[in-house]
Amino acid sequence: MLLLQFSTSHYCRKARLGLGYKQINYKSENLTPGLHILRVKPLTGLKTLPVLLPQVVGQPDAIADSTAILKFLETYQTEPPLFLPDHEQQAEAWMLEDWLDESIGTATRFVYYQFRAGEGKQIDPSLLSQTVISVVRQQYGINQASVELAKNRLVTAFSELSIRWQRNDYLVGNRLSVADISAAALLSPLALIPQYRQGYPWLFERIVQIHQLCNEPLPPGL
Ligand SMILES: N[C@@H](CCC(=O)N[C@@H](CS)C(=O)NCC(=O)O)C(=O)O
Repeated sequence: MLLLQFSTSHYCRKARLGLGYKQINYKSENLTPGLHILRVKPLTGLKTLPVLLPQVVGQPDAIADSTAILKFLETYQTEPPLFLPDHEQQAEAWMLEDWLDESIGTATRFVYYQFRAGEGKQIDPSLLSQTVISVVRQQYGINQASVELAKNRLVTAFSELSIRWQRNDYLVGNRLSVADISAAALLSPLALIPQYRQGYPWLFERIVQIHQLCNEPLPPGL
């Protein structure tokens, strides 16, 4: 299998956590932002990464979107299971997964790129890195006002996740699900921001544990 990715993307990290949890052998190919469209659009009709190329006879040629990739992995190899045996719990895990994907992963992106353009500039002050950050900020409309809204969404997320992760090791049910994988990947960029790192130690402890369960190297800052 081949994972087309941006090495630093938290959505690509989510796909890698799924692959690692299943202990599936795969290679990854890092694409260059902007140029990636030339490779990806003809394969999927979309312009986002991650994209998984199973390269297995009888399987689809390309799977776009981290959610679709997790679904594919479960049908491709059932053990260890990523889906919960209880139908209602699995439905709840998908609801959390979708919220984390569509709302919280985006909020993380806003807060992270704002940080990297300001206080966190010294992480990589190179012209290339700062140009990528500036393009991403323009592409998604990241500015002071939109970042404030994103920060509020993150506060809601922390309160929901803290209740669930303090009550149980897992967000839903009694084992790792698509919800835990999504939270661990999509909030991981915040580990580089001191205010979050210091304010929410329980979150980063759980992110570390989930990376270990999924045999995935820890994100920067952890
Ligand atoms: N919901 C999608 C989101 C993926 C996404 O936003 N990927 C970003 C990288 S973090 C991307 O490919 N952006 C490039 C672009 O939109 O041209 C998923 O889960 O795969």
